[in-house]
Amino acid sequence: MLPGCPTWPQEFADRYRKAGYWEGVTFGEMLRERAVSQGDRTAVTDGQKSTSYRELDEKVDRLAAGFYQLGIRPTDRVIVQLPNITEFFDVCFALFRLGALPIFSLPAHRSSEIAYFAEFSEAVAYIIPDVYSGFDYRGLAREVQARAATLRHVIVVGQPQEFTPLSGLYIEPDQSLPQVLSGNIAFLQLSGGSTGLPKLIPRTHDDYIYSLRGSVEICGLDEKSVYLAALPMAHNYPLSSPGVFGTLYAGGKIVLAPTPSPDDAFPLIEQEQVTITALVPPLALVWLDSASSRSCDLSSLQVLQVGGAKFSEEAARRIKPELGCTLQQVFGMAEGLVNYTKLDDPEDIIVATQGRPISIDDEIKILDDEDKEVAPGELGHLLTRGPYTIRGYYKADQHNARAFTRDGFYRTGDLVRLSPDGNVIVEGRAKDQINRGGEKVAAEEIENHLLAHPGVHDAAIVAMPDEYLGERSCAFIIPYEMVPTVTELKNFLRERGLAAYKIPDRIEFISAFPQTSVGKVSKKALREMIAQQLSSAP
Ligand code: J2J
Repeated sequence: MLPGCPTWPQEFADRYRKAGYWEGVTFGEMLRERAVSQGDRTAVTDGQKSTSYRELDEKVDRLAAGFYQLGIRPTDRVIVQLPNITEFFDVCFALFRLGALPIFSLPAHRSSEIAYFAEFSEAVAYIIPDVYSGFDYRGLAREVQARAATLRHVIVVGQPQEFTPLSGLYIEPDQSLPQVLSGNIAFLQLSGGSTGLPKLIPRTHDDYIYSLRGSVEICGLDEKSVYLAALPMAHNYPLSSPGVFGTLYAGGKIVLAPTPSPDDAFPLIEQEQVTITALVPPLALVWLDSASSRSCDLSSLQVLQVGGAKFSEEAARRIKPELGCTLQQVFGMAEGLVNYTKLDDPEDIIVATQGRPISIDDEIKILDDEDKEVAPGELGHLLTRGPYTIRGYYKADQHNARAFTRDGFYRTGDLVRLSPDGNVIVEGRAKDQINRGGEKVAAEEIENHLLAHPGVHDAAIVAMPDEYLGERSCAFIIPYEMVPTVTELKNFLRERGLAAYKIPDRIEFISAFPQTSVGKVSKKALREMIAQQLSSAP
């Protein structure tokens, strides 16, 4: 087991195994079983090239052998930063089969994030595309390698330049690999974060595969299902709710879209007869607005999932009449707990709630600021514990003491209430995070970067309302005498290697921050200030 990963107490582990949640199957075994049952049926296609279950399983065996020969060993951390391409599956399952641990970073991450993951996790390898979406990841890899001493290999899908080509690592397996246990960590997922540095989330084969099985059941996936991966699939939602891994679990077909834009996604839906896909709210709005003007036939689409951020009821009501499919709201988190509206729920529940947890053993508490349970139906902080919710972040003892209760409940940071029928309604957030249309920005992380600028005396970042994204970020800055310009600050953050979605959308200069009664910066007052300013702007 990887040191630094808090796990479930024995009594809970026994209970989850006994209840049949944790089946004792690893990802490597899961794929092998599907290769037997699904054989030549397509596992993954990008609309041009298809890979069958059997081929995928064979490629994974060969790549696992290649990774092993390279020196990658069980529990070694490997940063995987791949877009929606077939090799993503080769790489993930080869690492799973080897017992090495992918760290799922997003294509949007840059040197600040990647170098941190590499240093913090002591990763031994970093796997990238050559160029994607106009960005050369090999340049990024050079920057990362200069900072992370443990990083021995950069492996490239495509033109490797001075690095190792992935294509050269598919070799004939000549020895058996070490045994992988289902109770072990399978990978590290990223947290949306609310503190200075992003947290890593250790997920086991047992717990994650259980969440897949539960999701597959709730979403009605089977071997006839066709899932379009429109969002970047390293994100927990398109990865597992039920996402691409759930589709493999069900023996269905994954269709890879290079981007979630209607230009890319709609023709693939028609061509591949896609039955289900997942979007964040702003993209659902784009799809709604462009569906009527396109000639593509979207009638195969049975379910459109929307989640990652709050979907307005008004937009939710448009899905069925305008796209002709059932809406499913998904409220989940990479730490574990996932809630779904059910496909046969009454329309009013589907459009106005974020659904119910996967498992009857997902324990939910809704607490007030003093950690006392609120009255039924009242607003409070959501806490949860269960068979696929982590008991702590990787190597983060201090933070874990705050983010988890002593008895193991995770403090989600979400403000919710329960509807009379037991569905969760997300009303807001207590954590210091901006949810930019599903992309999470931890305020403190960006504030710390801003504070490194010589012209910045203090910085506070808050969410501001946005019609399209729901929220955008606004940085309030108390400058020193030499006031920096907005452009200068944004360039400064870019140069520090921050992902583009984390650069504040707006920067306001201010002489002092409003304070709370205990003398802390009142982010509430700052949020109100900017909201007021925006609403009164011409
Ligand atoms: C409001 N807020 C939501 C929703 C997530 C499935 C779906 C989403 C994620 C995800 C995921 C929301 N309405 N429908 O991992 O498996 C906000 C909450 C939550 C945070 C988690 C999955 N759905 N959120 O978004 O780890 O604030 O996971 O705590 O990125 O997103 O973010 P993340």
